[in-house]
Amino acid sequence: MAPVWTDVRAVLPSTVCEFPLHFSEKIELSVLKVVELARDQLYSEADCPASAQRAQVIIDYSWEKLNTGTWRDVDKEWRRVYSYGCLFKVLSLCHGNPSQCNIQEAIKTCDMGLLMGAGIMDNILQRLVGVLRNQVKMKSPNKAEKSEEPCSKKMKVDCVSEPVINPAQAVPRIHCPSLERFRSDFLNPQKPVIIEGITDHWPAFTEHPWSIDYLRTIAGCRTVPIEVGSKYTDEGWSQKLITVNDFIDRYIIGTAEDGVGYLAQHQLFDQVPELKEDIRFPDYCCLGEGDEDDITINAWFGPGGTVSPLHQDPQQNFLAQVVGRKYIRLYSPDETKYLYPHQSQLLHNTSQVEVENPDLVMFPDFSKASYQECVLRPRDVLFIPQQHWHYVRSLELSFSVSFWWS
Ligand SMILES: O=C(O)CCC(=O)C(=O)O
Repeated sequence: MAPVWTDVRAVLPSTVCEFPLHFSEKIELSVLKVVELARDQLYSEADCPASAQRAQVIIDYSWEKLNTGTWRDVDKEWRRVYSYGCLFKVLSLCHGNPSQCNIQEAIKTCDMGLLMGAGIMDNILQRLVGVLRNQVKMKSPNKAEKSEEPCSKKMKVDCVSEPVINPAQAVPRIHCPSLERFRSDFLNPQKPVIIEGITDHWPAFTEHPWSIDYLRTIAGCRTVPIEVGSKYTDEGWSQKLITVNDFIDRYIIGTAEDGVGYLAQHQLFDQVPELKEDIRFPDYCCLGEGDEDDITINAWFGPGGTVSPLHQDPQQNFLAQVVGRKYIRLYSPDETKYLYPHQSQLLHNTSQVEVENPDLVMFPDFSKASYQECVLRPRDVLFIPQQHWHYVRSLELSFSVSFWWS
């Protein structure tokens, strides 16, 4: 057997009886039949264990269901069917002696299943990516990367001058406060603060400094959702799926024509566990009510100039800066009356005002709102109390990680 297939086959249950296919009655019998046939073929036809066509039928049919109505109303059972379709497609791509192109396609298919489907068979799609990733040959650097300049220098090219922070409005800084001090001085009164000295031991700053090359190595071939447009309140703003390598080539190193690209999402750390191993939950999260599983970790990776418009979130937030600097403005929830939130249900947590270029004719009271501001630097962790309005602009290539907790 070809080595790739041997490794892939080893991830599957060894007998057909151990390969579960349990669906609720929501899934039509005809669909179930095709899924069963695809499964049985794996164990009965050694020469042709997976049919690309059958897998595609399952994918296409469930995709239709995933795209009917709103995402929230899509039945999880159909997302599971979609994941099975992806699994069978991956198997058909990896049988025999797969080309690099097939392996890449198989990884993309796993990612589609992970992003759009639902968990099946003890996270088999993630385990398959683990096997397939070792088979991907690193692409040679493209022209843009071949320059003599080291990455760190290249990052600095885009850097803009640092905004001058008015000391009277500066977010205070504190070095490694005790849990008790953090609770009494900041958490209980819901006051923002920048905590220094608590990330120095993160592998992201020590063994594996996060650089473009490192991200390419551990995540380059992974498909991720990105946001395109200068900010999510703009007309032309959209989302698309793209590999991390393409994202870097087009939006970080190159100049894509469709605007600023931002990899802002919470699934990245589940998709790429190596990245999650490079960071640590801030100890202060234990002051919340939930446990670690309840903490949402978000990645924010993009070039200089990404803007997150002024908005508020329902949870406490530790925003940790790993690469680059960000200018941040904070407004307490008491200032909401001056901030003109959008009327629509979807954007009611977002202000209509462009913070650094406000239209004071349309939004005259905005000038009455008092705020705090800061420049967040690598290793800093900003505590943003829940419902505190925050506006964020990256000053250069930047990677931040936020921890939402309650
Ligand atoms: O860094 C950013 O662009 C936005 C961060 C943010 O909004 C958050 O962590 O809630």
